[in-house]
Amino acid sequence: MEGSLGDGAKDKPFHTATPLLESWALSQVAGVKVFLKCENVQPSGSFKIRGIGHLVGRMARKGCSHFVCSSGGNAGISAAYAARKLGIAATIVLPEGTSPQVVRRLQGEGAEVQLHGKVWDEANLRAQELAKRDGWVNIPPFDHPLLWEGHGSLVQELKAALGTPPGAVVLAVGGGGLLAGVAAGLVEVGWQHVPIIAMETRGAHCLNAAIKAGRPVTLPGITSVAKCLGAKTVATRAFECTQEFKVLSEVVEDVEAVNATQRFLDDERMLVEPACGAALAAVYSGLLGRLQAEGHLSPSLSSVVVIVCGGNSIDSQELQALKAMVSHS
Ligand code: PLV
Repeated sequence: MEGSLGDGAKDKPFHTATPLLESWALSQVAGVKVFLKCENVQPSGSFKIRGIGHLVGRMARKGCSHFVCSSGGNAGISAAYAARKLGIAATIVLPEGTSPQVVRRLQGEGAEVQLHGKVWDEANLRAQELAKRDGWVNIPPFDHPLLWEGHGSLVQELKAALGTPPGAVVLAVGGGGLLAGVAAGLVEVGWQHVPIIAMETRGAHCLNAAIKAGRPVTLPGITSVAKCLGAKTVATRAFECTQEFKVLSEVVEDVEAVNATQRFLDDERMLVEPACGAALAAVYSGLLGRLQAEGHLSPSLSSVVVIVCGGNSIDSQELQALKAMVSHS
């Protein structure tokens, strides 16, 4: 198998270096300079392609005939995109409630789509079964060292763009792959002292629950509308990061994540998933100011970077539906 892939496909990363934009609107709200790391413009619509592309590329070089990836949506789209570029088949297993636009996109990438179970954890069990087939390789959406290594490229771009470390990095946590990757990237560039504000929605708050319990625990279910944050148990490595780095774990309500999504659309004309709205809510819900007032963050931050993780499971109709859903809850 080694050598059967074209040179370009072998060496070229699947992700693009994304813009880092200073946001006038969010800076006004936060009272500190806010930079947006625009992962929403990745070819797969989210940051996931960084780590997944890295892992898929490595596995392809080792030789495999078929990828299988369980996903809340975005990891699957990244895996299908990378697999198509390599000319390798892919099966993506998603929970039953997955939006039709995500399924269409996956089929458009040439992937086989299987809907299985109510939440990602159940889809993941199915994917692990499929991965036992001869030549099939499992691509986990957040729990693999090569994913974290791949996500780390985001921090290298921050270093190149900013030069000096920001006062904090804000990111969303699902299973904790982005957190583990950003932490690894911070070490690589010598910025390991930078506080990470780890945002979750209530009902998908497996990291926050782990911190409270002192070990990874399994949530009874996923009740948040931010389905892409819906892993019931956080990756052990992400939990360890909370002990090794300055991680401030914060939980917002669904309504805050959805309102942040709407305000971001109006402020920046970019539409993202509520999973990403959870990170944006750190600004829009006044959380940064509270963390400063409580002494968890410096009162004189040079800047804050918000990782706009993106997401494909959203359009104007879905945003309206989400707003109606959270206003009745
Ligand atoms: N979504 C995963 C896991 O879902 C997936 O399969 O796509 N922001 C967006 C837009 C995401 O899609 C995800 C993860 C996250 C944030 C959280 O990233 P993580 O899982 O690395 O913490 C169940």
